[in-house]
Amino acid sequence: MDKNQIAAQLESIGTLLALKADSNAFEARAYENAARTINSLDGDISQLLKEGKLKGLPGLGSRILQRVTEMIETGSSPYYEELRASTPAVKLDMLRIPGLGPKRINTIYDELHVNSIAELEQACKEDRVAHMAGFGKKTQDKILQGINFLSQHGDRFLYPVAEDEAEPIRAALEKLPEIVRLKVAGSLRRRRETVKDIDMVASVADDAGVEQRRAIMDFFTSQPSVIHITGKGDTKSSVVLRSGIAMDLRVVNDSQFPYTLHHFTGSREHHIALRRRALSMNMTINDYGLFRIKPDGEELIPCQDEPDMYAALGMAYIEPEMREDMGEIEAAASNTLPELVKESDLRGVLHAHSTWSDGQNTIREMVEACIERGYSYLGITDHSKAAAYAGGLKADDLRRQGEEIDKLNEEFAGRIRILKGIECDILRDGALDFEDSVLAELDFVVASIHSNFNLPPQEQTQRMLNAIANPYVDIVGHPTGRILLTREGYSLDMDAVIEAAARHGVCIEINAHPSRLDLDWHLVRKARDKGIKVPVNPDAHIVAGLDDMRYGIGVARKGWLRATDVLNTLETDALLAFFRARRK
Ligand code: DGT
Ligand code: CA
Ligand code: ZN
Repeated sequence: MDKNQIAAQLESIGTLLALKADSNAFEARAYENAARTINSLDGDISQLLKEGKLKGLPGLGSRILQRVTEMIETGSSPYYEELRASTPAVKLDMLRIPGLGPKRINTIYDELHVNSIAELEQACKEDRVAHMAGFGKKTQDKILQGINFLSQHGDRFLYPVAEDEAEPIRAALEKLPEIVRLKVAGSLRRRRETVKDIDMVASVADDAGVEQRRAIMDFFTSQPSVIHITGKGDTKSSVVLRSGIAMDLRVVNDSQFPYTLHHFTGSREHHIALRRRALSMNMTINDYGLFRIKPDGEELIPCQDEPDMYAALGMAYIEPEMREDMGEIEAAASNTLPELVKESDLRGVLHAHSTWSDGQNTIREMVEACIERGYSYLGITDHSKAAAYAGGLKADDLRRQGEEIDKLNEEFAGRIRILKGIECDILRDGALDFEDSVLAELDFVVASIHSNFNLPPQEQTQRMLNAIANPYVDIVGHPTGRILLTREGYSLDMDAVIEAAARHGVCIEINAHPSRLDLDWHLVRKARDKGIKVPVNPDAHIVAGLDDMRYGIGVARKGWLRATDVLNTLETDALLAFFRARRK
């Protein structure tokens, strides 16, 4: 187990302890503290253990250290398994309801004796939850909302979870001599922000025998991350991986590969539109091939790869990210598809935190990490004072931070440019958390909502429109506030927000954090069509967070963005000129 897995397991132990009938809050918290310590460690954890450097760290008392040692040495924790086995399944299920924690779960379990989420839903509808001490009508409504959310999103995984599970298996399979071609398909290839299951397609030589396919399937189903084999055959096998995500591997003859890959890449909606076009051209398409319809039957149109298939249909090649039936068929037929932005087009970072607020690295460390990654600028945007929970800066702090940035700019001159920014809170009425005179000292301003998430739609929208009308606001941060698989965004009329941003020349970010990916790609497309510049922002709170940019690029590509649509593809001088021009 690596560092992250151990921290996650410690956290799970803490949660399981809190779920016990005779739960001891102190003990549960001890494991959460230990998880935090492990998370913030630098370097390889098994090395640290060997060197005796884990001993005495905050939260790592002798008992917990013993459990951590066990995880490092054996790759599992019998204590965790035991706790899990002794926890009623319905309690674990309830944990997945957004907004419901161990304390309330225990009360519900003890007082209502529910055995399933369906029973809890029933109890809510019969008003039995509201009547328990410490619950009330509002809490009951929130639980119902949570159950509803779970039924919509509960079986999906964040993109990086799916990718991190798929990639080692892809890399392992790729080395097999039997495999000719191999590709990830499905929603993962299309870079959807959440993924239900992993689809992979492999090919073998057309004259390969069944033993070769079996060798591939044996190898696949015995991968170390496979925890369950759901099905195993010569053409398709299905497994469940450690994270709980399911994965299918299909093996076809190599001449079949493009058609099968195309089919399982999807989306269904893209296929429906494409099939319509094929029929209009007297062709038909399915997972076996692309055929010309003749009076005496169907004739296969030979294709070496996917571009051949689109060419046969009289179209330009459509990148997987765009295969969502968002007008790509028409654009490909008229050869007007955009050339999509790539990660290598990015020139700098425009939303990053430091130890001045809730970041874990100093400005200097963030600067060095940006240089390492080849960026030409770094915009530091710590929180403003209203975000007190995140160590928000007062005007005076901001001035001193500016002095530190001036010094660093002298030191790093010629290598990188550090911009003075802020992630300024948008207050309840839409005013900004700083006066104009303070904002005027900065190179640029990101404005975000971090409070009063539940205002009525009209009020929330007006709040955002007021902020956009502020002449100092350059970029709206994580505009809808959604947390994927956890909470919906604020009630905003996003069409009105996009309209206003376009009118005022304000940018709207794609927050690249994989739990946010906010603006959503459907809306990115709308923003682009209105001429809004969309920066791809990592919102990094730690050096490693800078690497989230690639998830944001996935969303940018799904939103049809070209390099020219993305603000931080500008070179330093052009970017500074852009911000200066806005101030006028
Ligand atoms: P998800 O829900 O994140 O797994 O999304 P996908 O797109 O990966 O969906 P999945 O795994 O059910 O199927 C992968 C692709 O295979 C899908 O995008 C299109 C194709 N496909 C699967 N089943 C059908 C079907 O019944 N009809 C059509 N037209 N295509 C299908
Ligand atoms: Ca899938
Ligand atoms: Zn924020």
